[in-house]
Amino acid sequence: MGYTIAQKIIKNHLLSGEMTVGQEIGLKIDQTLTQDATGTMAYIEFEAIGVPRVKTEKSVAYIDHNTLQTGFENADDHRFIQSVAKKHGIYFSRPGNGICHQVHLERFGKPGKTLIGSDSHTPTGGGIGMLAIGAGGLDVAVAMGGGAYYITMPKMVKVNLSGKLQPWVSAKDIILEVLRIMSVKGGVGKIVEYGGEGVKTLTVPERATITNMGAELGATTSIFPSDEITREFMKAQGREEDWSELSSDSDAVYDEVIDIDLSKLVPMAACPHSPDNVKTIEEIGPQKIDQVCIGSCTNSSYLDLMRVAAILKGKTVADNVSLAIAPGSKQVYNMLAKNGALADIIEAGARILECACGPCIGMGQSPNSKGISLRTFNRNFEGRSGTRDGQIYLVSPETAAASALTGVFTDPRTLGDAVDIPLPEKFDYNDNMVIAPADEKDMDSVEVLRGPNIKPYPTTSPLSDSIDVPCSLKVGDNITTDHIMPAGAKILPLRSNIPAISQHCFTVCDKDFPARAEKLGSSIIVGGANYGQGSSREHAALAPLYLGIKAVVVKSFARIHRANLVNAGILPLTFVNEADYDSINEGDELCLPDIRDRIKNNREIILINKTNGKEIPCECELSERTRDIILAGGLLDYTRHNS
Ligand code: MIC
Ligand code: SF4
Repeated sequence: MGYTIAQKIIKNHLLSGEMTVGQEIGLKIDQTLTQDATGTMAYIEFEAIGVPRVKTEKSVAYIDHNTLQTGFENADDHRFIQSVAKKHGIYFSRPGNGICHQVHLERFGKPGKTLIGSDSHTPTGGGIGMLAIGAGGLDVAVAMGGGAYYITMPKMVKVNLSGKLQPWVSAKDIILEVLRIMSVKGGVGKIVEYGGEGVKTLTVPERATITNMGAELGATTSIFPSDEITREFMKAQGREEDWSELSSDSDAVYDEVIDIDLSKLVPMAACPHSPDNVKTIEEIGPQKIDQVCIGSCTNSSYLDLMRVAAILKGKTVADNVSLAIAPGSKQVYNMLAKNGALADIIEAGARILECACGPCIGMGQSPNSKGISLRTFNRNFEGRSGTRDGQIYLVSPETAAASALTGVFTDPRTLGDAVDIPLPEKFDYNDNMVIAPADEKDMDSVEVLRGPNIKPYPTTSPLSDSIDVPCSLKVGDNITTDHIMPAGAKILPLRSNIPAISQHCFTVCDKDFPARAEKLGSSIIVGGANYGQGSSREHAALAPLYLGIKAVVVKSFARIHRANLVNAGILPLTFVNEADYDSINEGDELCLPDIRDRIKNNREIILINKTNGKEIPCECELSERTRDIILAGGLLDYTRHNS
């Protein structure tokens, strides 16, 4: 039996376990990336592990999220990351160089290699045939120290692309179609591979848009083959020697196959407030809009922005629209500046932002009250834009630019002849904004610079014999990590200060939660299906840890968040019978008797609701390793004891 693309990479990097679906496997990690919003914590954790130099082939620290410096905090974090990177062997991509995923794809990614990143959109690297996976900061810290990265061996899904996109239909419309078919939980426990004749019609930046937003499926990752198109892209980046061919075997077996005829797709949008709430632009109709934002790691490549510039050229943004554009990288920005496309964009009235995540993470450009905002981004969770009642629609750059000019939802196919932007033969690459680390022999002379807002990792304790605590919060289905630990310009500067950031935990759902949890001392959270979808931020586990959360009991978990809970030493429990969700209310007194022994000896777990006397069977799927992590009180303690 042959192998799929992902299975081939897994096989080459397998350190432990067997490649059987559902089994835990340990992978050797070749490259890591961090960004600043998760990076400070990841490097604090790396320091705590105590390995002097990174053991990966390449580790890069990017500054792209917390770039709005309204106080000293973000700048202090940037300085900390720069100094810690220099000391421990990590490349540092300076603020202004671009969004981590865009830059990593352009400059560092390699087909066939493994990459983990402390950001859920790390699968962007799948656009060039990397096995690129989003992870918690602590997992990245462990991998930098040479440790394996563990995942559950996923199922393989093949998305079979045939035909060719019609003019003005975009790669974004392909991933929106996949989301429409699979939903935000359809990818959990799966790797999505793209194949079929249609693949040959897609450039690397288009493939990267698709693998990037595959994160919204809940998938472990998404991947394209590495072919001649990949080679051309890497050659144009001056990195042809980094290219290698990679494809699935003809007799590879997939657990699921989805067929998409590219020629049948039309421009679409993900409507508020979920990336899988997909409708065609035609169905939405010519509704008035207030804002358009173009950028983010999904759609801010050179090709994307050149198409946008061509649409805007010689026209003016509609009176009722504010158009903001953030190029994905310095390379893209520079090329647009040199070839005049930037002038076309400026002339049309766009507000140009620095190359960074910006509005995607709520760092500025929040829309007006009830404002309808069309964004080329990948997430439209409620409140994420910074405006509680903002109505965010996720669209392609072509739909965004066309709508910015008319002031209403506009199908770009009404624009007439398509613009044909070829991939440049040579990108304007230059790594002058990437600082190499100090030589190992000089590392002792590098001082790590810490600001006053940088606080240590919260205290942990081994799993207690029994847990006897109240339920401090009950929430519904599809809770995102943006609900658990909101971002935005006000809260992001607290990413390196867990006590302070905890005061914002779950406030989107219940503003009194942090005070209540602290008052209770220890408690349990109850949730519905797909709990913790979205971002990889381990703060969504560390803040609950700080607030005394001992266990989270839900119908089902999203992958990265579940791993982050285990890493933080919080018990991730699922109901054996989903209907039992209804038999717990907030404030109920709950008990997990003999929980330590039950976890240790793999015995049945019973949650007793002392308020109504109900005995609720729960499950906690753990491998031998994750069981020991939970018993030890989290991955940091476990790693300290085992290395
Ligand atoms: C996001 O898109 O939500 C983020 C901000 O990039 C996060 C990481 C974070 O919260 O720092 C992600 O996707 O992992
Ligand atoms: Fe940045 Fe947005 Fe991409 Fe997250 S999704 S890495 S916030 S651009």
